[in-house]
Amino acid sequence: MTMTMTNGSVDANGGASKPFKIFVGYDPREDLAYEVCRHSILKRSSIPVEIHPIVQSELRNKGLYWRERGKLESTEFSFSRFLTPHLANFEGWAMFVDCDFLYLADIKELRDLIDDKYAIMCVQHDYTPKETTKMDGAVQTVYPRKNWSSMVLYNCGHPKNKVLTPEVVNKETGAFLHRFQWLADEEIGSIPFVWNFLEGHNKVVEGDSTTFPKAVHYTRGGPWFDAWKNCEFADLWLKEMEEYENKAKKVAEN
Ligand SMILES: [Mn+2]
Repeated sequence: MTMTMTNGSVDANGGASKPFKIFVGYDPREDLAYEVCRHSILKRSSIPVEIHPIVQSELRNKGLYWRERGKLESTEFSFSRFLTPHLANFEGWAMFVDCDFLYLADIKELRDLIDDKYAIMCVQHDYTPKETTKMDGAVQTVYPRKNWSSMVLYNCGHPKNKVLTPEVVNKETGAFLHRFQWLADEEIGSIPFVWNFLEGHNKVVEGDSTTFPKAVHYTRGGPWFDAWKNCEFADLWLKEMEEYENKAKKVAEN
């Protein structure tokens, strides 16, 4: 696993600017996904970025994370992701993203969408099923704001986000955190869905380039798992993986 990495470029206005902080959820079972996600961001970024993995064992060692793992937590960063504003010293804007993303566009385009009037910004997927009961009559489980927390731009200096102390992140419920219950609805800005394009759910509309993913989210599992080797956009991820591995090999040889 590679730690913090900064690419030292210069902003479009010609002046050196503070790097954009990106925190990527890290899970030891998905190390390769993390590396490929990171590579895909760095390769396309025209602005300085700083990529930090959110590693649960490190947070435990630092005394920032102590909650017991619940049975419903599918990754090691299910809750630790909400430490993003704290990890950014409650200053400026920072992004959190799951490791199962593949970036296909310049992160500057996403950063340019930032609007200081919001406390956070994210893709506001609408998962509400049309039927309230399934075909067999069982009640359909509705998860409000499902997947919203998988990629979030945090206005870390916003007063409302001061709530997200380690104490709160370690004790609050999944519903409180994942549904952003510390915020009012109008404090949550909206980002086009192509920045959190859910593989298997969102679709590209033929002939409409605005529907092509800028970031694919392999939310069901990606090609780094055998079962998902043939999922949609698997070819793009595998190509990126090869590039990352060739680059890593060269670094090791030098
Ligand atoms: Mn995910």
